[in-house]
Amino acid sequence: MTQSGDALPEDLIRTLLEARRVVVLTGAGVSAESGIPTFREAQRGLWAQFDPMALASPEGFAANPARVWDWYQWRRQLIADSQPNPGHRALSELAAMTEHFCLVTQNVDGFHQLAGSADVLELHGNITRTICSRTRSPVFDDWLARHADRSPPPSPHHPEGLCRPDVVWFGEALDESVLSAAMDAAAQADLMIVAGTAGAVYPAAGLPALAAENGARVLDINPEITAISSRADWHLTGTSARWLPRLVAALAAESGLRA
Ligand code: BV8
Repeated sequence: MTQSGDALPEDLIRTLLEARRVVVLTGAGVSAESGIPTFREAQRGLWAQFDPMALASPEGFAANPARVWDWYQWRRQLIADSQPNPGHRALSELAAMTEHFCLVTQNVDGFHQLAGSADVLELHGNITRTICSRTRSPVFDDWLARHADRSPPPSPHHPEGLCRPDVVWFGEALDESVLSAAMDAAAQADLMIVAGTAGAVYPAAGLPALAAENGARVLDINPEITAISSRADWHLTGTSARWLPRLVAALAAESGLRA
């Protein structure tokens, strides 16, 4: 059912109150109110001419390492100049009100951690970390500062290596331990909350169906209808910064706690 007024469905609040295992899957939409363009939204300025899917790929990096590195440096600066929004903070509060809580994100901006969430499962890595393109060993800021004139900087770990962001590109495998932890959490969930994702990128987009197949109810929060919302038990039309704080406030009121 799609809700777009201000009130939350009674049965949703009751489900949230009774849920012992809550799993949340977030996508680029939860960082939209922090001013970070979503992945599919038209890129801005210089980057408007490029398809993010092509840039976020090993082929794109091999074809033009400087362009891909500069794109990530541009996104890193956007993130450094921004901050988490009420949607991120609400999820941090929700974790403290839930017996078993697991936050899974497709985002690479680290905003959930900055907002106070712990043990975040970052399916697609983290843009603030840098690795060697050949060995995948970590590269630290002092090296990057010493080679800031190079785009991308050479790797300190391999003569033919280059610095690249520690994110999962299209066509690259996700970290097995992170993905299996996310799948285990989804399969054991009573309630899965999906917020800010078009549900188009796999295997992440398969998690809500996995939760539902194992008995979970699914809530989707998105201004638009997606493949996930059409199969969800509830769809709250609107932004995550609007609905997630309302959800937490309603749960706190119902359970007599203050978040
Ligand atoms: C892999 C890091 C295998 C980089 C990203 C089936 C199974 C497995 C794989 C596939 C499969 N089918 C196809 C594939 C291949 C591919 C894939 O899924 N392709 C798609 C396009 C069909 N998957 C892969 O390649 C994955 N790898 O499966 O490897 C393998 C195994 C062994 C060995 C080798 C290989 C890897 C995928 C990871 C790609 N990396 N990010 C970077 O960020 O630069 S994904 C990238 O897209 C971002 O992480 C982003 O989060 C993600 C998903 O997009 P969304 O989060 O949904 O964002 P989007 O912009 O699309 O939508 C935003 C939504 O928010 C919208 O709905 C909007 O309405 C909403 N919104 C807007 N404002 C708000 C809002 N919502 C709430 N509030 C708001 N204010």
